[in-house]
Amino acid sequence: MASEERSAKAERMFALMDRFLKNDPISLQNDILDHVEYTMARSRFSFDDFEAYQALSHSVRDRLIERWHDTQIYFKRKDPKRIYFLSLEFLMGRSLSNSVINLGIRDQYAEALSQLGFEFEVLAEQEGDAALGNGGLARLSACQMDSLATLDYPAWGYGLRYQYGLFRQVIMDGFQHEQPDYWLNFGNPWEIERIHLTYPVKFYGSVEDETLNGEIYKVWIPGEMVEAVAYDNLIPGYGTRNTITLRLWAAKPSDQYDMESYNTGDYINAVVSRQKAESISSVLYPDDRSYQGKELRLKQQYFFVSASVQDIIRRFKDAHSNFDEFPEKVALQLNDTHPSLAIVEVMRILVDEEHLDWNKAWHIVCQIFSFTTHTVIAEGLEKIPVDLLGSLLPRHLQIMYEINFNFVEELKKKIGLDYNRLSRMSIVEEGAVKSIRSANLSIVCSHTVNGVSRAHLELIKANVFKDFYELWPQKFQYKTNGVTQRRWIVVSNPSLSSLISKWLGTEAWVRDVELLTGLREYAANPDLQLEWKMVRKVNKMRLAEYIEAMSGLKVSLDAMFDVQIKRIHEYKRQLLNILGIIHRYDCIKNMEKSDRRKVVPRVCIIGGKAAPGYEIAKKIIKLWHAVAEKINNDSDVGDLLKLVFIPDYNVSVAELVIPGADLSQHISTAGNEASGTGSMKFLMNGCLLLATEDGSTVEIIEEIGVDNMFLFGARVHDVPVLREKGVDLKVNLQFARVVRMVRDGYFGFKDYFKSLCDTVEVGKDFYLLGSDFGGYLEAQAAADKTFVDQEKWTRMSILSTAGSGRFSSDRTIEDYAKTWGIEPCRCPF
Ligand code: B1H
Repeated sequence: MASEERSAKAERMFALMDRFLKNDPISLQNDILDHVEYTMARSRFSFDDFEAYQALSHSVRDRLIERWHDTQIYFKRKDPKRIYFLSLEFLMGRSLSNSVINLGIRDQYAEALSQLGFEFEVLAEQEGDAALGNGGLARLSACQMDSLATLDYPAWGYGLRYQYGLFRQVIMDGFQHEQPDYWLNFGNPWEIERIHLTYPVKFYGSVEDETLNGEIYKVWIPGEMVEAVAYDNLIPGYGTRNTITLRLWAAKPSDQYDMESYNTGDYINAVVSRQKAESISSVLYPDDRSYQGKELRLKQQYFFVSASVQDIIRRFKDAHSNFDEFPEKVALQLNDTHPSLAIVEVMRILVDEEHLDWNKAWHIVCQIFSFTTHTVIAEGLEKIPVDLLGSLLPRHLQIMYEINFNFVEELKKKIGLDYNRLSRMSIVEEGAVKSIRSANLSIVCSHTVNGVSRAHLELIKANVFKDFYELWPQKFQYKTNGVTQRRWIVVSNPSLSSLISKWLGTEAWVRDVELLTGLREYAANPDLQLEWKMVRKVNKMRLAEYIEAMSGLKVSLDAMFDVQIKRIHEYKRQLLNILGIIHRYDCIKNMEKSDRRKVVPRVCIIGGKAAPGYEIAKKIIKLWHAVAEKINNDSDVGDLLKLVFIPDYNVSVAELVIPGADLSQHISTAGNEASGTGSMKFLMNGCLLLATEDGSTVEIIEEIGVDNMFLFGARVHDVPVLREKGVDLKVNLQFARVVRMVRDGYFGFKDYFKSLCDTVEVGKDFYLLGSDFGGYLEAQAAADKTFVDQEKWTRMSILSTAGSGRFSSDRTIEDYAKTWGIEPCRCPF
């Protein structure tokens, strides 16, 4: 098209688009009905709640698109330094409520819908969760995207568009069963398929030399090629027009590459083998601590990294011709080691494809990567078997060897020939299975290594990364995790949100969360206390209704709602919780009837998934159900103690459960939880914490004071001593007794629970349930005592919310922005 013709066309288009979509109720209604008719192809006189939800989502999406286009054009024009956040996992949950709140048009939509005879909340419930992640690490990525958008940073998230998200948990006879989460079954209005935005991703094959202008270059001749297709998810900021992109890649067969196979005449098999390409992005790995050297996992990692890096370099080259400027324009964040192949991919493209000199390329790479580790234990560190890597990514293995060779040579100059230390720090592990240590690669090539809480940084400095810390102390930093108050207060707890705004006299805390400290001065105010208690009661009612609908169990609103929701892990000690409950039950049973009046009634709620292959975790789930069966059916106990298991715990369930909790438990053995972010969500919602001094709890104590929570248990430095010493069960009679009850089959399934009980026997009790049991019971007793004093409890609850500001992901992102060297870029339209 000639340029005059193009500009004439643009003029005409602009004339037609001289207005943005309107947000008054009538316009919203028209838009929703248009989507019912033209997008959903349903009659506007007959559509159900699900169709209404879909039409509503499309109308919200239209509004997101407007802002997104403006933001992207503005970023392009301004060309600021961008941050690219690479993560294999994003737990986005639902999008509807979050989007309309961030767009500032929730009330308008609610009104528009009510005139159409629909209720906003009811339609919002129709949405399924986008569960493209396992737990804390994945939800952290989602919270950070919200903060990046809200704080106007020029950011992109990159990840994988799994067809199957985290498995659905179904409980049958108290046992966990896993079912596939085929979340895209009913379409996904929140993504935009970019069919023309694709990149080829290569695998296998060989590396050959090629001479060009007298220079020898390496050329990778792939053995397989697939296509990465972009799916854009729009992330709106709050109180800003900025809307950023979370770009997820899906694998599709590659057209250009496969033509050859059709010439062999085996048409059917050629088509079938093409379909295999899609398996790369088909399923999320459900283990969140142990690394498995599986080929598919490695393919997933390289696939998403390669497409993202190609996209980043393409965007850079659109505006720049000299790679010297790359570090001024590009920052890459590695969310754990899962995307660490990005380092090698950038090296490969710069050296093999852009023909930069190795040293120059290396200099660039060392300035752009920042790495965050979420791991505490050495066993959690990723290792890629060299054989696997060499076959799947032959050129990358060569590059890693070269990086390592240079690194080890430099290291020798600094530390001499200390072979033990050299071999510990090498990127290549020469064990029974020769492997690449992804963490070492990430540390060597990144300018910053971040821990996720202060305590976590101390641990990695002293243990897993000690050698590296001694070499490069300045690289090691911490950025304490945070969660977004938009989702975890405004979306999930609207009544608390209004109450906070009323008492602070402003809604500004939604962007500037430190303002929550203003609640401190009213913590003892009887009027606020009354309103605070009412809000909490309404949330408890909502949770009680959910529990009844799900399990048929009626729970008393006067009871303390005591919650532990998180992945099931031995180190998180759900077993300690259960053993504590058995003790409570035992006490009630052995008490004089008249004394039972003094017992504080409890509803103990637990929820969480166990990795499918994690036997002990699955036994913990079964034990909970077995104990619940006994206690919930004991008429002696009645409302004094009720046990609830919330199946299929996910983000939207958390949004319901957290606001309804009085007490929440974060009771990992000290030194095991890198940070923990659940506690921050509970804190924001005014729930009191019963916790050990682990991960971010140490910093929470600094904000709200040790007296504002129920703290117990061994500290990090006690743990090795206690492990060595063990606990004499004769001394710890209470613990011995409850374990014995399980062993003896008091709750049935005697043989099945044997191996679970064995894990806490003297000498084998790695997570120190025995030695922490006494302290745990005392902390629980203190919680009971405080609960009776509702004035005190409510004051503590208000002070919890008031002290939660530091744990906003806005603060985390501001900390990271300094490391990344990026500035806000606010779209002015
Ligand atoms: C955390 C993981 C994790 N740490 C491997 N490590 C995974 C490791 O699929 N994988 O292979 C997935 C996840 N996740 C968690 O990160 C920590 O345990 C929490 O303490 C922390 O709060 C969270 C966010 O930093």
